Amino acid sequence: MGFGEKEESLVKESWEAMKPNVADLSVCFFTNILDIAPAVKDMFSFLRDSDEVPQNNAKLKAHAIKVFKMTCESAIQLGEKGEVVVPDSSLKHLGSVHLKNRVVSVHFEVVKEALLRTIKEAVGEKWSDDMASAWGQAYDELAAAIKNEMNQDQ
Ligand code: HEM
Ligand code: ISQ
Repeated sequence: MGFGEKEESLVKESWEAMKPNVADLSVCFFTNILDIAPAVKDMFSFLRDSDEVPQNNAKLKAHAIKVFKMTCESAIQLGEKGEVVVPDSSLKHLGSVHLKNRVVSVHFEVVKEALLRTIKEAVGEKWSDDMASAWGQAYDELAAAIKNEMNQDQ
């Protein structure tokens, strides 16, 4: 299934529903990442010194919100333009941050799975295969754009 207006509106609708709760969801998102791949914890500067995912870590929250928002915006761009458009400099920046932190391909699958789980838990009854597929596609496009930058830096 391609990415069109329906997919865009599914992502937008679920993002609007999650927005008021995004602080808690960021903790949930991170907990899901660590459930799937515990070793990933040490990659994040704001988690290195703690034993569990901190409930009140401002940095973690700010980051998680960014990731959610970027995926959502990427979905909107995909719906409108048929491609991911992130300002060039910020994609370059993301490429270098992730390269520097030794993020590799499998990690992108971990974060994808964790993101989808988090949204599923957040939207409850609204969750559907179509919604999973819409967020999954938006994420994949964004991940591909970041990976592309990472490869160019090498
Ligand atoms: C940092 C987004 C995938 C690990 C960041 C930042 C953003 C971001 C916005 C903050 C950059 C800055 O400091 O200016 C994304 C998006 C992803 C993605 C949109 C996928 C589409 C991943 C994956 C991993 C990862 C797969 C590996 C598990 C990290 C780490 C940092 C980071 C370790 C640095 C955190 C720190 O400051 O210590 N990411 N990311 N990211 N990301 Fe990601
Ligand atoms: C950075 N990159 C990917 C996923 C993230 C989740 C929470 C906080 C920061 C992140």
